[in-house]
Amino acid sequence: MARKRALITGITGQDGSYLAEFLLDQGYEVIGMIRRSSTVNFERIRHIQDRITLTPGDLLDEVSLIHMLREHRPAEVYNLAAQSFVQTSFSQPVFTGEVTALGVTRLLDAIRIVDPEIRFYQASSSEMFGKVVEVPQRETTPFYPRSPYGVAKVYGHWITVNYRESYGMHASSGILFNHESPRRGLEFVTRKISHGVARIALGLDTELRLGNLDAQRDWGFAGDYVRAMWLMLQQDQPGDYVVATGQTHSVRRFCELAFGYAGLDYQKHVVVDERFFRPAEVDLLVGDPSRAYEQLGWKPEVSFEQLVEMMVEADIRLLRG
Ligand code: NDP
Ligand code: GDR
Repeated sequence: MARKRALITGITGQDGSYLAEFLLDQGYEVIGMIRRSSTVNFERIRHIQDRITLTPGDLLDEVSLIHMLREHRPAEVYNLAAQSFVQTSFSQPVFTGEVTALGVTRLLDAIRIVDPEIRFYQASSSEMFGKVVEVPQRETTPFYPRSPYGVAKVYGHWITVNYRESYGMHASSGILFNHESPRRGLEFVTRKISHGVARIALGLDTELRLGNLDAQRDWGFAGDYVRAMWLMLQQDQPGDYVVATGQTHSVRRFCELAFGYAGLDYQKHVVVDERFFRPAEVDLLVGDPSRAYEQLGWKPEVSFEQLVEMMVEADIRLLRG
């Protein structure tokens, strides 16, 4: 029997690498879309590079997406590509909209043109909830985004719903809360902290400069969350699902635990720096994953404490190595 073929945009990112591993384990043939850059950026997929096929394409260029789909004919498409850093979305709001919002339409429309039977996953985000309207946040909570990134993701979410309703496409949207791992980009707060702790523990640095320590996030492990993406596309009906742990912690608490694992006191090393504050902040995110639990049979396996420890250990190993 022919292997099922899946195409991942954003395969060089954190989630793309975990999803590719997961799909390979499920027996899929995995195609990864990569955009042109002057230097290759395959750090996260190097270990599986001989088991996947990479193909050129860019969410800014619909023609490239049509060619790619015609060539590879995937059964499932996971759209993980985005300008995903909230802080950058304030300094590059138009670019963020082009990639993170309109990019979704380009891909959905390419699918509609080439083969509307392709199943589609959109990487939506808890940043769509933004300002606290309801706690915990669930699928029915109204959106109130607080950054150009959040606004772009709301567009991506609704255009996915619209293609589902207009053309009967199997298009699902996963509203994922923050998920982290040792493969997280260094600019995101969890990895910035784990990497900073490792540098301080090894005597390479003495301080770590951060912004708002009081922001609260529902942090899970990326390896757990990619399973939920796949489960959504295996359902008979497409839909929207919140994927979260249901627990929230402050950035300060993350610091306390991460420094603690290395035998350090965060209060002696963390310096609050205005540069890392945002023009508008998302103060509190905590998701209600009941629908994903009940309908997808999904549950996270890695706890918050295990996640923090995993990230600190990995960065200490990395810097020692
Ligand atoms: P990353 O920032 O690690 O990865 C983003 C990926 O998008 C990279 O592979 C990047 O390629 C690619 N990309 C960016 N612009 C384009 C473009 N114009 N055309 C093609 N590819 C492009 O993100 P994550 O893995 O953390 O997140 C995956 C998705 O999930 C994103 O859409 C993000 O917004 C969303 N999300 C993430 C959450 C999280 O907590 N991690 C939570 C909720 C949603 P390159 O390597 O070339 O830069
Ligand atoms: P977020 O993640 O904005 O939630 O978006 P990030 O880790 O950047 O920020 C989390 C919270 O920490 C506060 N913070 C800092 N953040 C960064 N990056 N650097 C700092 O120095 C710092 N100090 C405090 C922030 O203000 C914020 O409140 C992530 C991304 O992966 C999105 O793509 C995704 O959609 C959402 O998670 C869910």
